[in-house]
Parts: sequence; structure tokens; C-alpha cells
Amino acid sequence: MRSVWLLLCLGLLALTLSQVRAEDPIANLDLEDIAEFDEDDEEYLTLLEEKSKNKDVERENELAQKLADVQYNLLNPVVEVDPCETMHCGAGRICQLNEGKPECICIPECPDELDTRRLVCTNKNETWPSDCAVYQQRCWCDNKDPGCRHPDNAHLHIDYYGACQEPRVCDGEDLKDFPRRMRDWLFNVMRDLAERDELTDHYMQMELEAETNNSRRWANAAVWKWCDLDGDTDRSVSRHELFPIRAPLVKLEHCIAPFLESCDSNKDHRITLVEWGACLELDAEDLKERCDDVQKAVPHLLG
Ligand SMILES: [Ca+2]
Ligand SMILES: [Ca+2]
Repeated sequence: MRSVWLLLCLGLLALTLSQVRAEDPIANLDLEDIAEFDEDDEEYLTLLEEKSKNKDVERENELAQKLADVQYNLLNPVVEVDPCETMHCGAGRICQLNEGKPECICIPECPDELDTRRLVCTNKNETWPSDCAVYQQRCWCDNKDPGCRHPDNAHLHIDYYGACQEPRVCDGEDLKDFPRRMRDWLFNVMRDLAERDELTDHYMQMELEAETNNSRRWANAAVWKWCDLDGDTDRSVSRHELFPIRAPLVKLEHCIAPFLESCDSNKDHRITLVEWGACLELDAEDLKERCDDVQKAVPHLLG
């Protein structure tokens, strides 16, 4: 029995000593260190200090490395290149991978629109829930998808934003007065853009001329707007190119649609500068083509 107790006590002592050795820097010293301890206390303390300093440095290095790794991973995430990222699909289409290859498909679902401001009125005088729904429909009809409601919808486009309005008749008097109102409006828009410094130098010059010379007032504004609408610079304004002037105004100005219709006097679906001037009741003599093509052809030159 006594020998069992002795063994237990020895075991506990050994355990305690090994713990002390693990925690105590002195206990961690090698035998040589201990031998030197007897000879020179100061040297031993320096050594001790050095050892613990080295340990601190090691620990610091380790932490710094871990931190650097985390930062590197944050700044350089592993990015898988999505081939769809560089693919541009038109309105109503999205890019999808087909066996790893990107292709444009009709947008499968448009967001549910609850906001009535998102409603659009199409050229067929139908109200659609959103522009997305119109473009999706056009895509379906282009692709002969079962979702296509009518083959004509391949040419569906937005006439204006908002629900379709009961068409108000633009009667004789209103239409007669419209060219004057349109001229005024064009001049005011041009002046507004000049004040906001949003015209090119070329058109700024024309605006200044319109401000100072009464005979140039309407003509310069008319020429500027016509050039501005002619996006492809082919010197005629197509129906498509009329969209930016038609869409925002058609709800407010019930005469704009018949007015623009009347501008195309030879019914070839394009408005020349001569036709534009005539429907604005301007003297053909005053209308000289002065488009700032540089601005459209090489916009980067203007910074
Ligand atoms: Ca054009
Ligand atoms: Ca024409």
C-alpha cells in the first residue's frame, strides 16, 4: 500500500515539474544554460531576455503573416471570369451560358410592376406593364416564341411612358397655333441648355446668335434641334429618331403627334431640314444646315 502512495506522489511531482518546465522560461533553458547560470548570473539573464524577445518576435511575425494573408485574400479574391460579362444583349434580352458559350436569350421574366408610373403605351396604343414587358414581347416575336401574341409585335415599340391616353383630338385651331408654340419651346430648350453649359461650342455660338439677332431666333433653334435629332447624321430625321422629342411630349401636347406627322410632307417617313422648316413655318432662306457633326462622329475629341 505504501509503495502505491509513493508511486502516486512521484507521478504527481513529475507532472508538476513538467508543467513548470512548460510555463517557466527558466525551466525551458537547456542544461548548458543552467551550467552557465551558476557561473554568471548576468549572462544568464541576458540570455533569458534574448530568448523571450525572440519568442515575441516570432509570435509577432506569425500574426503579421496571418494578417497579410487575410488582407491579400480580401484584395485578390479568386474571380471566375464570366463570359457573359463582355456580351452585350439588346433590350429585352439577357446573356445565358449554353454549354459554356454565352448567348442572348429573351428575358424570361420581367419584374412585377406595381408602380403605375412604369406603365408604357405602345405604338399600337396598348398599355403594357413596363418597358421590359414590351421588349420581351418583341424578342419573343423575333424568335417565333410561343409567348408572342401577334407577329406584328416584332415591331412593337414604346410610344410614350404612362398608360395610353384617350387620344384627344387636336382640332384645327390648336394645330394652327402649334408651330408657333413649338418654335418657342425649341428656343427655350436651347437657351436652357446654354445656361447650363450643356451645348457644344458650335451650338453655343448659334444660341448666342439667336439671343442677339431676332431674325435668327427661331431658325437657329430649329436647325439645332433637327441636327440634334438626326443621330446617324444622314441629314434626315426618321420616325425612330423622333422618339426623344415625341415620347416625353405626347402626353402633354396632344398636337405633337399630328404636328410631327404633318412635317413629313412627302410621307417617306423621314423629315428633311426643308420639311422641318416648313412645318415650323420658317423661311426656307433662313435654314442652313449647320450641324456639329464632329460632336457625334468623334465625341472623345471634345473630352
Ligand atoms: Ca437620321
Ligand atoms: Ca419626308
